[in-house]
Amino acid sequence: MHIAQNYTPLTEESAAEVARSLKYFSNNEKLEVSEIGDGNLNYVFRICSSQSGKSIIIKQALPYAKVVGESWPLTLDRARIESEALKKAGEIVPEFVPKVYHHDPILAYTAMEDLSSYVILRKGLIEGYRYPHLAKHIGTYLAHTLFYTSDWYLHPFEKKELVKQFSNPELCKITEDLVFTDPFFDSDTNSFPDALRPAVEKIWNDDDLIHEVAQLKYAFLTRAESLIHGDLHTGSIFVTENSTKIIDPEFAFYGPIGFDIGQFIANIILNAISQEYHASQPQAFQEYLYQVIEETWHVFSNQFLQNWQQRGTEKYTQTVKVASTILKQVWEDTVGFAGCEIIRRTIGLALVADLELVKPLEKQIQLKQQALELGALFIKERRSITLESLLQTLRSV
Ligand code: SR1
Ligand code: MG
Repeated sequence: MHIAQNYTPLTEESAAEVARSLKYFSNNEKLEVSEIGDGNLNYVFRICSSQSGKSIIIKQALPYAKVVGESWPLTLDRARIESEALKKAGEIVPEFVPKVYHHDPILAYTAMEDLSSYVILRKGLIEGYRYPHLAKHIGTYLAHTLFYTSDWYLHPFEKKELVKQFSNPELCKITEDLVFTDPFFDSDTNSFPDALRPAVEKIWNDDDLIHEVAQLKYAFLTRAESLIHGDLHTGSIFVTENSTKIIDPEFAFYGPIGFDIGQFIANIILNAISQEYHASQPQAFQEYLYQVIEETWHVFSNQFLQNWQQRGTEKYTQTVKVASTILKQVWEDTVGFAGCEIIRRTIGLALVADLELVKPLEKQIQLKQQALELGALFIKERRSITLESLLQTLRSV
């Protein structure tokens, strides 16, 4: 493993020194530091001063995947990718991303806006909170980031420079393995209760399904359409009642437009499935979540089309029929990628609290079976599934 010379993991003390060196706090201010990272890969230090009320986040990449340990080395370059993706999104949709103050390529940390007044969307949804602007915000974020980094808007030279800048092979490989390969075979990274094995083996033995997943993986490997977030699950979204911030784009690269939308929808569906356990009135909360899916797609597709018509620079944006063909393909990809994400979050390496918290185990298994069936259906039938039929299927589960 190659680690940059002078790289060292930060401690609470050195993180405070870093924050001081950025001149964010005055020299004599007493700082409180806590490591609050609960993700799979990085350290996240929150540094605050009760004196000035100011606070800052220092996020540092570790040279390995925290979720597994030092046996899984991982490039520090992901910290650069993340800070540059946040800055790029900040140029396009500043209202939906944290501000970046500084990036250090040697220590692989980024200093950014503290969003401690926000909660992680996954947690908020599990606890039954509704976010009235969520769909509008996510749909707008997706439409703008995905359109303004695409060939429909950028000069081809600029676009190809960005493809180079955001070349992210190691993090892509994680997704290629954990989303598109391992869950569909008997791999060591998979994790599921014994009682779920018959449902899992049904997936592994479904040749038609495997054939379709191969095509989705190939799309992810080859289709450099837009600068995508690359890991847009509900743990990468911070919310308050009125505001939404998309964080953690360390998996960003040029990929298929439908991937981000599919991951978001998949994680909303996983939460909806789990509400049969979490909610006191499951149907009402599930209906709210289905409306989030419907509105997100409507906002995304309408705004993407408006950008196309008003800001498109590529010659073929003058042909509206092309836009509807592209959006049809994006929808089909969205459904297929959502299916892969649902399956990998149910039996793969990075499981989700929504389902893992369900008790007793028999109930959890029943809900996981539902998730696996839905995921397989989405993958195999994505060419004929419409938004309406997808919602109808969800409502009938
Ligand atoms: C080893 S990383 C596991 C998962 O965590 C990240 O958030 C990505 O979703 C990745 O697949
Ligand atoms: Mg993450």
